Amino acid sequence: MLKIHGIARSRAFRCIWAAEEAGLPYEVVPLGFAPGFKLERPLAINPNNKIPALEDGDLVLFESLAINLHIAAKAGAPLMPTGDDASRVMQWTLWTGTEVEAHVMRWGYNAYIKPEAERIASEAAAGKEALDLRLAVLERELAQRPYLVGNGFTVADLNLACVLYGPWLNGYDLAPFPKVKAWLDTCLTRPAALRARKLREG
Ligand SMILES: N[C@@H](CCC(=O)N[C@@H](CS)C(=O)NCC(=O)O)C(=O)O
Repeated sequence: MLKIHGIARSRAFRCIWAAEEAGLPYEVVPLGFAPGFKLERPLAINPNNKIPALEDGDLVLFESLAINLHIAAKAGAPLMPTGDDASRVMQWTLWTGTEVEAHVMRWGYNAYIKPEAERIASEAAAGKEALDLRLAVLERELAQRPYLVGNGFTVADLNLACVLYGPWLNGYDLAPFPKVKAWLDTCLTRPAALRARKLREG
């Protein structure tokens, strides 16, 4: 049984979606936030003291996107393809973590997450400007194929879509990127995504 430490209203959402997509049994060990986005109690199994963390038998992992790669590898194809497509999954997952997420967070904190009085409009604009450049790359890729890797949904789509879920749900202007918008609509309304979203959105 996978044990996902965290709550659905955190990056643990990503791992819950992955477990749902993989069809593997899992439990959520609830750990949420105290005021100021700090954890309500320490999480000793993660040396970074952050959520999520995963326990799978003797294996303990941190980093939500790495946890998702592990979950997908347990499920195998089609969620985690083999051969060169496995390398393409790694490429897109690293692109998500290194090229996309920081800009999503910069926009998100200053557009809808922080209390209104603490938001800085110029920070939201800078995050959006950087994110738009990445969305333009994605738009061109999705003009060539329906999903990031091959013709079907893989954990590469899950990992990128779960990072773009906040903007998608919270009014980010996706009009200049219609293929990205359609792909996100498809990914985020898959039955497994809807089950995970229900835990988060209520
Ligand atoms: N790169 C990490 C980021 C983890 C992270 O920042 N988690 C947040 C919640 S979504 C957290 O635990 N914040 C509490 C803190 O920083 O004290 C991952 O993707 O797992």
